Amino acid sequence: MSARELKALLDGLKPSKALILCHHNADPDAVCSAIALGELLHSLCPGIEVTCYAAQGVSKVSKGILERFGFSFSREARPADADILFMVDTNNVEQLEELKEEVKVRAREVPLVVIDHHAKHPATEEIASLYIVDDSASSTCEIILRLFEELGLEVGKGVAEALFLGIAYDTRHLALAGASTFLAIAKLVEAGAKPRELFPLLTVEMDYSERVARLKACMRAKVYKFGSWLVAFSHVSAFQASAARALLSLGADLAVVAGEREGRLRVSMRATSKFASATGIHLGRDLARPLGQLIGGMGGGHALSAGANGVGKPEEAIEHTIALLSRLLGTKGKELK
Ligand SMILES: [Mn+2]
Repeated sequence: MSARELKALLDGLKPSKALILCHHNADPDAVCSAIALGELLHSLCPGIEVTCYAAQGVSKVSKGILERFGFSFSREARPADADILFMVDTNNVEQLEELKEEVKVRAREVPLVVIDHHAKHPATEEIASLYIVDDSASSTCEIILRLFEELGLEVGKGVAEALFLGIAYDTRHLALAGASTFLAIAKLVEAGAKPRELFPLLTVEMDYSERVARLKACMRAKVYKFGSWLVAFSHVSAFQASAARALLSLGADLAVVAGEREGRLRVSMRATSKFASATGIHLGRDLARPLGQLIGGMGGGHALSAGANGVGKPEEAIEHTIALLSRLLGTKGKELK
């Protein structure tokens, strides 16, 4: 049982400084695992000093979560000063970026405990003293909850909230959760986590400039009918991709947003999966690539999401796209007035 091994390790070592490391740009599962693990260490090793660190800081969503908890990650980490190292939600030392070499060296001198739910990584297992990895777990937070339970530690409200957020994030708001995860969630809600308060923390508010760009793109949009397909064209000097997604959410089957900045022309396009499967049009291959050539640059991408870069005016790129689409769909587009 990994929890008992962890306790035995801590009882024998009596560490005074623990360093908890997360993968770069740490997501809520990583950050919340670190918060909860810190609490667990405080219960098992009273007086322990815990430092949490993520290479290149934490993600935007995680930042909001840390603010809400009044918890902060350290700006620097010194593996050489810690007498125990933890890696959470992190599959291999590469994800520690600039700390990678230091951690490898220090792991030869002090224990390294890895707690993770990604696929096992042999090189990581080799340098770890304790390797608590379960790739069937929804999230690292779910594994940490198990440790609390196996050790008979009480899950306070703060820990319950953190674990809830990590699990909810990694399961896309529980859409990917199985029965064991729902059982875990039930326990966390019982311990004080309130879904209604917590779910909104997982959605980041859009920047002001992005919202302005989206609204401008909607104001300037021209809508064409190609048979029964509704295609929206617009132009805005930034956030073209976001604007194209906004036009899809308004009801377009395909949205093409062009923009010019500092002499560079960028075009972003997004389609619904219904449009792609019914027409067989692959945006990257059939639309963005030829458009890239027409605007003196390059284009490509995926079936539902693609882009092209080049030179010229946004209006010209849109004219080219209308011509390409007319050919692909075998019908001339008619502007909706
Ligand atoms: Mn995770």
